[in-house]
Amino acid sequence: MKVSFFNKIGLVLILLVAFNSCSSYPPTDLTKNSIIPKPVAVVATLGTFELTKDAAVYVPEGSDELMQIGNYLATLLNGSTGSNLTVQPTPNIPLKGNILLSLVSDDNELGEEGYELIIGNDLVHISAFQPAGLVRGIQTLRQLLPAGVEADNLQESRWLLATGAIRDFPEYAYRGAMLDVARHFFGVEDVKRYIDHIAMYKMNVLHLHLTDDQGWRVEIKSWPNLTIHGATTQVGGGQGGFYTQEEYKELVRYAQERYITIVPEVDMPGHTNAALASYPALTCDGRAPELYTGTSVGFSTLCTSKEVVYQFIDDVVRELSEMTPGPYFHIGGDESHSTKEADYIYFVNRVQPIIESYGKRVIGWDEIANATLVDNAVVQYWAKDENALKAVEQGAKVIMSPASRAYMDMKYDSTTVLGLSWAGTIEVDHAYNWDPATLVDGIGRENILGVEAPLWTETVTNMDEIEQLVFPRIVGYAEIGWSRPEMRKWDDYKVRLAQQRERFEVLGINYYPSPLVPWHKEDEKVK
Ligand code: TNX
Repeated sequence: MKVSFFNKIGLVLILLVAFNSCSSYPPTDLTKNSIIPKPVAVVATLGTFELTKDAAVYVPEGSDELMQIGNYLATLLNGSTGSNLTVQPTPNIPLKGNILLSLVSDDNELGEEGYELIIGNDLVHISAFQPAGLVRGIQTLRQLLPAGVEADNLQESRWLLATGAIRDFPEYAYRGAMLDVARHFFGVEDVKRYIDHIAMYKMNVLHLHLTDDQGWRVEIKSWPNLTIHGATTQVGGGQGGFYTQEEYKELVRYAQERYITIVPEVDMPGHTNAALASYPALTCDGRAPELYTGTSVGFSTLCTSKEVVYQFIDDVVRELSEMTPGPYFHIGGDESHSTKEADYIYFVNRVQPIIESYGKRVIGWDEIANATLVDNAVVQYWAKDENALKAVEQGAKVIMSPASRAYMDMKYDSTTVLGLSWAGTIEVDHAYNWDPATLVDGIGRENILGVEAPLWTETVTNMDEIEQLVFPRIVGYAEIGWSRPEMRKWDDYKVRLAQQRERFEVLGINYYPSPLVPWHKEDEKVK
């Protein structure tokens, strides 16, 4: 497969030695671009393509889905380039200066999300086996253009690309980020911005931690008090908030447009104070606790012996599943310290079939592996090797979110103001330098569905603070999920990461300027 790829673009490798300045103008060496996540294969053909104002995006006739992807690309490019790219359905290969998106029917190796990006002197062509691959390829194209492309107003620039070809597909199928909207609530616009951030680095899952002791954040029509009462505060006593069902559907739609799956989490049987405060019938003594605005964990539990609890869960799972096209439903299951172990196991064993009855695949934090897992259950490793191993013994797949590596709410170092440090501090290199497939003895690549980086928000109150903890670590998690381990080297990565700086700045991303990353270009340092 690779041989035909190299043949197809007719490479002239020997010439590469002569052309190796990354700041050369016009750009001619595609291999000198800093793409994150690092692609599988990049070949240069040493020419230059120019995207002009007259360009158009072409897609094959007859596919609304490809038209929509074309529009996504056009919207990304139009504001900054001053182009008025339109999307044209066509049966023919377009003429000079344009972009073509198309699907290939005979390249299974590309899978769900792989793509080929061929930049010729006359045409940029992204092809993929499935539509999601085109959207991933578009992210690569974005990164090849000058950082100004990220602006939403007109930039004075020529939009030049080095010619060549990239062939690329991910290491893991599940590459996610989690956002805790329960400890502090974040509105629709913030979540959309977060979705755009993860899309840029080819992540494909947004896990929303929708409920916890401090708040219930999504409208459930059959249990209205969950939000009428349970959403009215948050950590520190602010006003909280929640998504109406219309808003939740809008988030799902926005994510879907970027081929990102939303995974809703309703944490249970612990982490349920907001639900218990809203419906005292869910507690064993029938008394409603006060709403909670602190940051302790492990004090609340649904009453696992009451039938009404399972009716409640059935209703919640039904309403949320109806609005969630993705295959997963996350039942939490972590830190249920006030549920007796036998009750916990009984509870998890009863809840899993409810999830399945609404056509969803169960995900839970690693503690759920102490119960009897249903077929196809997925266990999210965060703390205990022993739990993850129990999951694997039961044939479950694992999502790797080791707290000491992948928790974006951990401080970078002892001077970081935001965040916690119970799992240690996580500098940008520590966040990057690990391999999901060798982290836990007995859990290999074949057991792993993918990687997810959670952001818990006990200490985080607004988007600037989210970005301070998330950037730049999330960029590394995206690469861990996408790129093969043997292609990932910190010394190479840190240079590519530094080159994202301009993009962060154009996008107004409040990133942490880690001293371990050479953010400044050599010539800037001299000044
Ligand atoms: C542990 S990780 C939790 C969360 C906290 C987080 C803070 C997990 C499954 N549970 O409830 O927010 O630590 O880092």
